[in-house]
Amino acid sequence: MQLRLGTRTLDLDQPRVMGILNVTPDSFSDGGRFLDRDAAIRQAEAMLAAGASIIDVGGESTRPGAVSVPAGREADRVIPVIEAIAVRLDVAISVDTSKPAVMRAAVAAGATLINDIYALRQDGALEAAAEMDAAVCLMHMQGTPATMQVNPQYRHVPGDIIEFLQGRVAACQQAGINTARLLVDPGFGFGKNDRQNLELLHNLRQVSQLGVPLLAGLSRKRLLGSLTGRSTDQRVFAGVAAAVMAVERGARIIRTHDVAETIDALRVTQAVMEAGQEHG
Ligand code: 9MG
Repeated sequence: MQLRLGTRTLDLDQPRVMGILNVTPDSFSDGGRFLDRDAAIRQAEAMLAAGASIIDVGGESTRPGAVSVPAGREADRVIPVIEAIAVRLDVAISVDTSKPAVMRAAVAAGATLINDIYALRQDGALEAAAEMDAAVCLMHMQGTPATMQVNPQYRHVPGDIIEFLQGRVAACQQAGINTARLLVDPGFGFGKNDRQNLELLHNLRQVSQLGVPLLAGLSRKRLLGSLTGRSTDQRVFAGVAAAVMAVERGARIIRTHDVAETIDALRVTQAVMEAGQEHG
């Protein structure tokens, strides 16, 4: 299995890690830490050295309750960082955005993956992605970040999420986006309560069978706090456990703040999974 990102190809026969780089004042776990461009570059270097295959640069918080910022402000945060990483580091760069103007500027600056929590549903986003050769991560979200945790309801988890993702993959294909450029993501914590997130993780294998690689992000999320009673920066072990279970159930890319720890755990996971394939 492979992902095409512009002129790059990412081999997904082994699980990969996407390191999170939030250049926001208010993200739930690392808000404000990497607003300074040099601090952001140092963090990208550290994540690459730890083994990240992709650096995901975000300029707008998507935590529950967050309100959207104007495209210009978001671009002012992410573009200088993307440009600096692109000239310094040999790593795929993803832009975490839903806004067509930011997508275009980010790809011009060197991003080769668009990570869109709205799955290209905002006005003009599908058309913008179709114009470019960047890969796209289509994420499921019920509602918007401002309201998504107010009583989320499903007929069936994971059935409703699978149906949504199938629809977005079809919309991309109709718009001319090559399937080899697509990733899907069930969006843990995006319009899902703890019980729904657990049900989703338990049944993730079904979501991984859509014919496009699956990305999963549970790093430091509220579910892990509910299960362990720990604050955001104390959820590393819980996040690693969730990443291992996601990969065992078919995820090929894990989005995380904790790159080194996740990579160690996924090496073990992959080795055990391969041993199972070798011996029947
Ligand atoms: C931006 N962002 C925050 N959480 C995320 C997740 O779980 N997946 C993706 N693709 N993006 C996320």
